[in-house]
Amino acid sequence: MDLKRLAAERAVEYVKDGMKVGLGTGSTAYWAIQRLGERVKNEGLQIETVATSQASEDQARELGIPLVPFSEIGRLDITIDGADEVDGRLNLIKGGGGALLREKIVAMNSRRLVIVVDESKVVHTLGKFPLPVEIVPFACEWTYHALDQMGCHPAWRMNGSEKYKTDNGNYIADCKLGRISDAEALNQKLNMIPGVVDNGLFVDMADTIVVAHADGTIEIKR
Ligand code: DER
Repeated sequence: MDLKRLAAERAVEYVKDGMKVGLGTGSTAYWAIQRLGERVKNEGLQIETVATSQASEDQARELGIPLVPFSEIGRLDITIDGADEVDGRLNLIKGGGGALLREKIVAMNSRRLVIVVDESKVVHTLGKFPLPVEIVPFACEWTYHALDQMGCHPAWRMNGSEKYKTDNGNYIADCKLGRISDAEALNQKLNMIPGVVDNGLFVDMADTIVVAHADGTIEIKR
């Protein structure tokens, strides 16, 4: 079985009737949304949801999962999302799917953040995966240069011959940092740069990590 699917479906067991649910983005969160759609359809699961990307919103709508405007839903009970890296302190690198800004906003407004990964995402130290940094288009070259001056080794994420654009109309610079020794300090430092909207470091935010191992076992880290 697909390990991402295994982890995602295990996480959906945490969702109960009446919950307000944040829907993550990416190929792992995809399976969580699929499973929620099955439960809504086959069990009459009563939930209200918001999505962290247009792609997840479209998928939820297609499945008949109730979507509620952010202005109406209030604080979420649980968000289920993927990650690109998870370290031993449950800190994350996210943003591989380009949704880091909406994901971080939704995660911060959730009582419980459940991260679903296969074992390949679990690392000792964050940083092997290039850290996504979301940048506004205005004077983006200057912001890019500031990252370069900081030693972040940025590279524009491309979509063909154009810069990739997020759902928010911003660009992403993927920073090849190699090893991040102090995620919180770097998170703060990056977000202080004018023009940086946010970055893919999710520090001290995840409550539960569901890891699917190649032998078919599921590990729950809290
Ligand atoms: O963009 C994101 O943050 C996604 O959650 C990503 O980090 C995980 O993507 P995957 O589930 O497709 O590996």
